[in-house]
Amino acid sequence: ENGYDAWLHYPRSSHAENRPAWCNVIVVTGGDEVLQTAANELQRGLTSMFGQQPKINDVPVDVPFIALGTFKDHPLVAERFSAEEQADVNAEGYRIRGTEMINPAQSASYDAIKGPYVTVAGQTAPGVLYGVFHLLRWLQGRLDGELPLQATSKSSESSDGPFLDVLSNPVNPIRMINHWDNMDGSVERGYAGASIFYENNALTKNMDRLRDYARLLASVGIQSLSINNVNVHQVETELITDKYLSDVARLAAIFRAYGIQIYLSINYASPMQLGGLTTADPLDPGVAEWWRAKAREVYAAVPDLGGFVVKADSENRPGPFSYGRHHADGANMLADALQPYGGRIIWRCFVYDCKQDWRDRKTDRARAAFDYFKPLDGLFRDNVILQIKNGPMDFQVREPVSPLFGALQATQVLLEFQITQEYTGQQRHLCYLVPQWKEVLDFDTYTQGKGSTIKRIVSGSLGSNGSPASPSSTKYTNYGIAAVTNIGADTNWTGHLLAQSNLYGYGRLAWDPELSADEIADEWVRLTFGGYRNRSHTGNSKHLVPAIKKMLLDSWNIYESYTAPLGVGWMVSPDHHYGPDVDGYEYSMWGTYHFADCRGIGVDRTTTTGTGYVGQYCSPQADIYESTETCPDELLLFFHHVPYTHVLHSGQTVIQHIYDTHFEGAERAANLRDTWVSLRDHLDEAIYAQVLERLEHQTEHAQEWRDRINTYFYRKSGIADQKNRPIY
Ligand code: BDP
Repeated sequence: ENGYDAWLHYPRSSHAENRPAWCNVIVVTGGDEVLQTAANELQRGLTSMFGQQPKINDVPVDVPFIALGTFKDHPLVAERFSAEEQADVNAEGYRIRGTEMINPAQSASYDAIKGPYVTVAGQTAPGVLYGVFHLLRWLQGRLDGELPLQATSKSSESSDGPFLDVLSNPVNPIRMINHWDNMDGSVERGYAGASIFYENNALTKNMDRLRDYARLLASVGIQSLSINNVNVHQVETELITDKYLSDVARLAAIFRAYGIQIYLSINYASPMQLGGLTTADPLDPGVAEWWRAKAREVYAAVPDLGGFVVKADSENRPGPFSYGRHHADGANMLADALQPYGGRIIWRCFVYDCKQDWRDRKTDRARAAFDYFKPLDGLFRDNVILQIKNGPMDFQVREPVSPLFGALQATQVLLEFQITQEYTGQQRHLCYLVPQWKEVLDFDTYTQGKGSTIKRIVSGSLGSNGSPASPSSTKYTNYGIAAVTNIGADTNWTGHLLAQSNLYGYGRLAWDPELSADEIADEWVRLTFGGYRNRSHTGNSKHLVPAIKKMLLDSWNIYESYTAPLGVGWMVSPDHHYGPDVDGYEYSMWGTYHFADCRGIGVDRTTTTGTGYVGQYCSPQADIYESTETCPDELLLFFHHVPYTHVLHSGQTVIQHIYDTHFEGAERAANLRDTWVSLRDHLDEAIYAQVLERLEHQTEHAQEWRDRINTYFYRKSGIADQKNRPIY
């Protein structure tokens, strides 16, 4: 047992005799590849759970059965739902319905059907595939024998009840994963081993692993995938040449079978590096022509390529700035080249001056994306999407939400999260990120009045006049969420087994931002630790689920408490970003300062005395952040420079808060380990051991964080800990 199957391990039911009769036959019609995938996945899951392989057929050879299909191609499916019920399903949504008796009068073409059946239906094949994964989750949730497996009773109306009647539509049209994989096999900010895509500047030979990855992604509704690092080096620049295009086509084929479209990160300077041109000026007709020809070539090889992801003029990457052009010029030129093929340009807004002078307190990296992109609002083509990181800096444990969301009102946006834990413990520390993402999605920008939440903005449901956009309007399909993945070639995918919950949680949240962090944790723990991973064999043991859930739900707060305090961020070792180094970035040029001295700490970003960043938010958020009276404690040092004796809303001084949270945080990290140890008897031994190793390390490393941070601030401030704990 090693964790490779992740949440798709489908443990054999200890109540296999309860196997519902409708699990005998899967009826699917048509040759669609994704529908076949759906049927195969269902067959695989049912076989694993019940020990008997259902038949797959295009007619109901036996009753009862499960029917899979789209409304338009499968009469047996269509007749289960009224026209209105069908119309409620969006392009990738699904309906699942269990039933009692079929009325033969209503199914003239299938009058052989006498028994109950279950239907999984969608407008499209991917919708059906997502429905199948839902059905499998539902069944697994019932394998402990506590809940009935029959889908035929009408006793409950809830979608979660024993009578299956589910409607589910993805809220975000684009649900994307970004890989930062390099073709030499390394992964930028990867903490789970080498790339699963590439080795030695060639495509991997392990296509099975890629297929297994596609399964994991599709099972949580991911349908877009960029397959190479946004920092595009010379080798990856050649991905769009005949040297590698056939490889890209092979990758596309694997993911296509799971309804996933792939994207390539491109080098903005390709016309020079590949085409021998002397310029990459977006307004140069030769450059535009070069890209048009390139698009033709690329789309001939991969007709359904999603498009290009572009990191331009950022951290020393080339871009339109070199030619005195703005980013709409660059993005639109590329968008025009891809437009004939339905391709999209995903243009990243992570653009800032990475060579700032730290003495110049007027320059504020946090301001950069808004200052730069807000004036370009409305200038982008319909197939351009701006990808914006959740915060204005860079995936710190705590940041405010980027003020660019909502400020752009005539431009399509994607929200970018980081699943890989670059600044949150690099998958050696436990940090379940779903609660952090929830806070971002629920944040109200007030840009179009109350209720202008991030989740409405990024799903495209907040139209430019404040009213919901029409789902049929194509203008609003280019919205959604992207995230940097946390997987690699480690057997368990994520290094830290419990970090699988972040990949799972990201997909579930991108599908439905209304799910709570608790619900998602609950699902993940049950799916991951059910059955044979649970040595007590009582199914989802009463101890295991709440205990592991609590570990997950507390972990972000714990990590925050022993690392950089009160939203100030950074304090990590430069370059690799692991472990404490309070001044690591303080005197360099990256714009990531805390300004700690003997009097105080924090960055004054107010409009009155500071960098003016606060002014990028709408009222009332701007007013809340502007004053220390109202600024939330957890973001105080992001927005204000205060003395160590400043009293927080909690009643504690800043310095005492630092000491308290760091002592408590390190202790709580040790408690995570102790909880795990207490679960030993319930867990598979190998799974137990691999997680324990990480938690032991976290316990020690949290103490190092505690001591380094506390000592630094004790020496800077000269103020002793009120509780006289050891500070060196
Ligand atoms: C930062 C990473 C860097 C990435 C950059 C980006 O440290 O490796 O290239 O983001 O998002 O978080 O482009």
